[in-house]
Amino acid sequence: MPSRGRPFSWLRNALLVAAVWLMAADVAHAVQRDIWVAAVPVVFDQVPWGLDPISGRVMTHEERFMNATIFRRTTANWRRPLRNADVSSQPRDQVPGPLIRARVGDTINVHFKNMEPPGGRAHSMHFHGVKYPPSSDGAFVPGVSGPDAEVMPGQTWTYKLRALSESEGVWPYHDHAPDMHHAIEEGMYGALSIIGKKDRWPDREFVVFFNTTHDFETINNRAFIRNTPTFRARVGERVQWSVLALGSAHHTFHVHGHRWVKGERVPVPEDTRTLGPAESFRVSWTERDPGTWLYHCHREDHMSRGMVGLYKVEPALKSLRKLKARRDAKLPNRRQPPTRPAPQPVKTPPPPADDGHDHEHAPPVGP
Ligand SMILES: [Cu+2]
Repeated sequence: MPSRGRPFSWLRNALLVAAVWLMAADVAHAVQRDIWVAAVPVVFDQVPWGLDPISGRVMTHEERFMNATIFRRTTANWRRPLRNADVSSQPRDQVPGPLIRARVGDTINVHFKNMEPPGGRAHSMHFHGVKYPPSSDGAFVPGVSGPDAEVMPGQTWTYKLRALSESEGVWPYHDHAPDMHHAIEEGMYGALSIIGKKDRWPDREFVVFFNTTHDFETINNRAFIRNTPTFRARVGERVQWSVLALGSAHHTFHVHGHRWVKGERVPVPEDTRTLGPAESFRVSWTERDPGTWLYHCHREDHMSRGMVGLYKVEPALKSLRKLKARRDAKLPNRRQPPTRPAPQPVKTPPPPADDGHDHEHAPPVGP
């Protein structure tokens, strides 16, 4: 019946074109992200300051140093090591592994290489929160799993992940090869941070992993204030705490002087939240409380064994715009003749006082 079908087929074709166009527009929004990660043996210092500043206890060499294998972000084809995250997310490097950021709809290819020496252990990467085929699971099951779960020294594997709408949030990844329990204790873990298609990244993202090692209760595998990450922000910035736990204990995340809101329909303010092994959450607020604050696990036996850190909030740069305007006014105008007097050097404000450790004022990692 071609005569009856013709007008409808025209409409159908138009709708088909519109649907394809809309799908293409949606696909164009999604991005493929290639992340290069190496498993690298290191001697890891859990207490780089050497002591617990609160009790004054000095740590022994045996307590501080641990032979560990860690996840290290690298350039393409594992040529050159990179920082695992920018310093605002991770003031101390090495642990956790690379902060993997993506948007809902993105494809993430994690290219992994085990750089242990010949005869060393197998490693793998297993990701929570994202969609992947069984060959990207990375979990060792004898007789079932493939090379993704046992990447031998010198070998490589690419894990193919997709961020779905239900992937939005913060998720852990970790080694899941036969020796996973030792590897996680050593620090073979990291975070995926996934935001919605139209969301904006926070100004600061603080990644906090609660984990237990042989001698300490740790944050990002380091113990005691000034050894654990000192996070920094400025009044007016949108900060996000990405909190995760591994190991076998429950922990209670707490930040001094701050509250956040839980629940959307009925907002409930809270300043502590408990999480168990492999659980994770993110909380955020717009910073408005300058000062030096504690963040820690509120289990007191964990606090006393190292699970505590500092959070420093600088005042807002109220005069930033004025200062910039003044500086711009003093800059030489390129169109002016060279006979004009040379411009005076512009005074910039001194950098905020530092505790002698890593500087944490770089901009956050881009999406
Ligand atoms: Cu704890």
